[in-house]
Amino acid sequence: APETEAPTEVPAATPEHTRTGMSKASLKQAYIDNLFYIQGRFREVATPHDLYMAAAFTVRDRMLDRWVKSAQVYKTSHARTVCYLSAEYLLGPHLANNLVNLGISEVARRAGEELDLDFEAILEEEEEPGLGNGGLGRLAACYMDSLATVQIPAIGYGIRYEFGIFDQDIQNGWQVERSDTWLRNGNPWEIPRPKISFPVRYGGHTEHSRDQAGRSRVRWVADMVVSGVAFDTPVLGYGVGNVNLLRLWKAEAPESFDFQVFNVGDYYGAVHAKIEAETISKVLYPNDEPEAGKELRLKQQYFFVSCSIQDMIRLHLNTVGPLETFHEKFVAQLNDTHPAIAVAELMRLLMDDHAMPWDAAWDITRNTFCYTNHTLLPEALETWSVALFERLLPRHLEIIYEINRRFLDTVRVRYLGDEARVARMSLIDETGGRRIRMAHLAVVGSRAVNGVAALHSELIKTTILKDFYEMSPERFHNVTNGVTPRRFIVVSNPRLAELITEFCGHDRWIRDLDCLRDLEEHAEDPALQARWREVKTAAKQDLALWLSQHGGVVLDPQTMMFDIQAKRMHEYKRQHLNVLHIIRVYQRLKQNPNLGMVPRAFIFGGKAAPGYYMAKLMIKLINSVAEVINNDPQVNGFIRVAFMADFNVKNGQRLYPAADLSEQISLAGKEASGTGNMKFSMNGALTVGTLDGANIEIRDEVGAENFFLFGMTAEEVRRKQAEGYRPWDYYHGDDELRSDIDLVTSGLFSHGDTNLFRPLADHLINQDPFMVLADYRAYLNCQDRISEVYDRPAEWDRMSILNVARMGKFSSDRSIRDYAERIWGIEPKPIGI
Ligand code: 7GP
Repeated sequence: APETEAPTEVPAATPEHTRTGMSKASLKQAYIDNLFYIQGRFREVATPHDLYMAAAFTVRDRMLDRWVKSAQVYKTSHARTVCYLSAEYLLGPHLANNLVNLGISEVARRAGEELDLDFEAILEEEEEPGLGNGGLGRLAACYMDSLATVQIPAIGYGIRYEFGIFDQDIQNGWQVERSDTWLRNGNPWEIPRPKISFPVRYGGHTEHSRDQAGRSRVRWVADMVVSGVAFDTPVLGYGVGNVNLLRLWKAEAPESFDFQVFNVGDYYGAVHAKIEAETISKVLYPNDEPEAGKELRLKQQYFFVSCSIQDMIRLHLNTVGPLETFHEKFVAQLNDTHPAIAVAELMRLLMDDHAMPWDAAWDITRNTFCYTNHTLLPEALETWSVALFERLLPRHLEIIYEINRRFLDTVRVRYLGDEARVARMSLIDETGGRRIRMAHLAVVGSRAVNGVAALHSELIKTTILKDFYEMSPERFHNVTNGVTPRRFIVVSNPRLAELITEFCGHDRWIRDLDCLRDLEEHAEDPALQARWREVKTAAKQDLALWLSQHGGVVLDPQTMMFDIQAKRMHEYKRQHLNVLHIIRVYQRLKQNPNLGMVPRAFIFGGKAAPGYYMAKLMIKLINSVAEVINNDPQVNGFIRVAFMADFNVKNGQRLYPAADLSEQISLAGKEASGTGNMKFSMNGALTVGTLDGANIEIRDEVGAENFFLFGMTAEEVRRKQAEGYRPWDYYHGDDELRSDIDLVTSGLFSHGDTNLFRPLADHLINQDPFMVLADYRAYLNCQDRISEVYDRPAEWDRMSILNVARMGKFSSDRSIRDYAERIWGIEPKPIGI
């Protein structure tokens, strides 16, 4: 089919060419053609989905010449290339974003109008690829956008999950998971490359021998093989000709799969083997921490890593040549430890398939990889049992043992007699069952290690990787996360984008976010403030309308402050601290119905891992509190509570523009960076937050006076924990706190059932690992200050404008430039339009 292969010739980009022309006339003609020739429909019988597909193909066509040109330039110039290895890409809808990056949003909208199309309905029709859980996966997607925009040659490698993150329904207040079906109606953005496919092997045993020159050789005799097939999605930069590649692998039964040869007479066995192969890329694990020991998860990791490294070697041999220069052509960034097995896989391929000696192979490997850590939570640090590894990846286990043997010898020489340190640093955890520490493998196999915000990068050095830092401090870096202003301002908040452009006098800020500083001088200008408020209110109206149509909560965008917490449900993120504040306000209102208070809408969104009981109970609590408050006429003119079901990229784009207040209230030291904090602030929300992750840097940038800070510092948390934290004392020492927690278990929110929320309350009173009770009072005080300031609109607007004006640092373009300069050593390779 003509649509499945990129053209090898670049069609001339004349305005009249139906597949490349950007004029309104060309777009209209192309749209009609695509509707007819691709979807096989006339307007009269086209479904909404047909209308969307025609739009998607019209846009994709306009990306292909840039894509081919980028590939040609990258190839002929032997451009150094970054390969981003990530098990997750939380992409969000493509169509609107690609229109913006192509610079044709406006003309396309007008073309649509003339064709009598409902442009918004077409955008709504797209099912987003939710191939990630949360922060880590969305960061990978922002980085793909920025890599192309800052013109760095890059390939994103990952897994083409058939089922991405589940869709969330709320039934009777509980989360119910529905399977995601993003591929059901076809995916117009990907191009299958059946010829780009690699075998990936599992199991079996190894055979050691010597070749004629006396060198030792190893043969891995596997007992299962699957095929990884490439599916390519073009990623276009904003306003540039650069298009990078997102290459996701789908698992299939190998081509050599043959009933006769491999399974004589065993028809069922043969089909079963095929299903087993295809299972590998079937579904994304819906946890943002690893689920201990799941064999399929390790298979997935090795699957995409092996395909990707084989592909990199193929590309290198096709272009540059000898593998000795592999690390000069490629740098591979490990997005957390999920792809850390790549260290052993590159070693294996260089030694076993390309006959390279250990030292040469190690040198190349060590100079190819860099590793980003995304969490300090001990339970999220990946380990795999040695027994599982031995069964699934016997050759890799041998290589890991040898890496470890050599590495630990250098530790011993450096720290004479310190066997305790040797045990701590070993790639193998020998305490309890023997397990492989993937973070240690990633560190030992990498040239550079980084955290994702300043505090986090410091904590890495003093906690989980302390010994490694002491041994080679020069390899540790910080790269503070960022988010793309294209998706999170221009696409999601067009009114704000327009206003910014008007007051800055240019739209350069979209590619150079530091230009937002030009707004500062207008922060107190009543003209801007009035417009600013209009834009915010309009976004709140949009959200209120949407929420009333989906779930039925009615919020008043005119009078109410929109106070939003949207992120994965996790105890460390402390959604329950937010709930305790709501309950306090509720009780105050009940005691004094005439309390003159700033009306608030408390809005939540977020999924819980299906097996995370406490997180699911928090969702139920939020919805139960919402039910009582929203139906209590004594208070519901002042406060309302809404839980937005199915928080994903698309729904996030509805929330960020509408927030007055952004809740970033994790226990200090637990949130590595956060990126939602940046998205809210970029859209003019003020932040209530702890000194955690990137909150610290956001506060530094926007100014302490424009940020609502509360709570313990990471250092105070550490000290309190060392002293022995006793939540019980807080519970008994604060009457309001006790009464708020007691109300949770009183039955008020559970139709008389005093047991439903008992696990949550008991856990807080007795353990409280994330110190909700210790920060409760400071949080309430801070919230009271916030209400006071919100009552002074000019002051609030000024703070809001300054927040936006000073967010330049948090563009993912800046993050990518940091990586390129400080870690990767890659120069931009500009492709003109
Ligand atoms: C997240 C962190 O929790 C968040 O603070 C950070 O902003 C984000 O990564 C991007 O760096 N971590 C994950 O999403 C995750 O899955 C487990 O971490 C390894």
